Amino acid sequence: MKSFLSLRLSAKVNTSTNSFKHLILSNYYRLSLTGLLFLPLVTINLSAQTAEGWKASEQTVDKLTKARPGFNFHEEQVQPVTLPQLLTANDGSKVTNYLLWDKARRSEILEQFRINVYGRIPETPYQMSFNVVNLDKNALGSAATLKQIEITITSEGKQLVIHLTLFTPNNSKKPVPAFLLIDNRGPANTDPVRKIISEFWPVEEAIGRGYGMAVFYNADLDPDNFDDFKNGIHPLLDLTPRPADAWGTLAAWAWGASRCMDYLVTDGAIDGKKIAVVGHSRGGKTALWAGAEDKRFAMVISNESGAGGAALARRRFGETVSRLNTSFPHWFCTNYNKFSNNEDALPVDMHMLLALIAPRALYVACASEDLWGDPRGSYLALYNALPVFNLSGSGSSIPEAMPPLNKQIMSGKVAFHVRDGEHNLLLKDWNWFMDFADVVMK
Ligand code: GTR
Repeated sequence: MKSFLSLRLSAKVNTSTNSFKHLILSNYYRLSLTGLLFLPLVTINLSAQTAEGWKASEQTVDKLTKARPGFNFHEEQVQPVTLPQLLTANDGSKVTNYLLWDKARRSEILEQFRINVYGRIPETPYQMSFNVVNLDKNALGSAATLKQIEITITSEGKQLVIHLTLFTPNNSKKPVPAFLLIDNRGPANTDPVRKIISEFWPVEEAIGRGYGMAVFYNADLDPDNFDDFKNGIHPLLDLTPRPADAWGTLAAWAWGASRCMDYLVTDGAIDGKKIAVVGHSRGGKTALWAGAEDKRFAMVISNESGAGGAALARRRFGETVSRLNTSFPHWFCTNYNKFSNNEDALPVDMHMLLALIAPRALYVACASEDLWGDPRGSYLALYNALPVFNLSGSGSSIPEAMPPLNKQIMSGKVAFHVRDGEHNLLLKDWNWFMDFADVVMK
């Protein structure tokens, strides 16, 4: 991108509606050495504060500023940023209807995320088998059926097993909608025998509300440490040498969610058209990418996914691209390093990732003390993804101003909340997820 010469033509637009009052339209025409690439962008003041909406407390800002020197937690220090346009195709044509979006523009954006952010799944052939290794029809005091399934992936004599756990309610006469959690915390948070009960995966409550609950452990796919891709699924499927857009660990976990989906659609207790993928933090980044790559997920829930997830990279608020690449060099593809301290060169931003979920349901959740994960940047990404949800006729409309603390908003196919407290996935979050699922999946 650095070889591009930029010529900027900008025009200020005044509108009387609140939602567009900070909007400044700009057009960039970028001249590359090989030809003219039309890349229109939109500049938006993303630092706007609102009187009534959520705002981080001064104590939280001070605490994080002290705890993480060198990172910005002050909203007033966020510079207006220029977001790449969702609805202008690479050839400069306007995307004016859902068909054009779905058939052309969506795949352009998906491809940009593969090349520059999460990496590409190799096309290496593999075999897959499902084996139910434990079946308990009287789990949770006979309220549910528990199945433990081994999903075995085989390629060229090498094998990998994904352990999937599934609870389904016994009192339903028809297949139920279900949540698939990407567990990034370890099996103690998702205990199949329910000796340890954790709010991270509240099976009892979900079964009580008529949902199936499935979970797999992300480390089954790839351990969460930088090992030069010697462990997990990579040695089975990777091309060698690994190209700069080879899939990283987040993409491997997302691929694992799709293999669980392969099983879930075969299970008669589950309605395969009503499965939500849920993830917290690094699991939330993964859930968004799983939903982008795999349209079978009817709903995507990103809980506090932050940088590399729902939060707009260009705001440089809290965790940054550079910090992600340094602390977690295995999460993204090698190309992502090009955007460390160079976010404006990214051909995408996270409003585009969220738009890839449309017309399916999308929930973005944040926590008030988790400024590292930039709640406002996550909300603004959702707000800026709305044009695609609306092309699909989902009737989603949320204001530019954030909702107050602990106030869930749901509109059409999108929902959002900022829960009080720290970075975590709690029953309170799940209850709001289920309230939204009651509307969009039941
Ligand atoms: C942090 C990381 C975040 C988030 C979080 C988590 O260390 O900076 O991006 O993923 O971990 O997964 O809990």
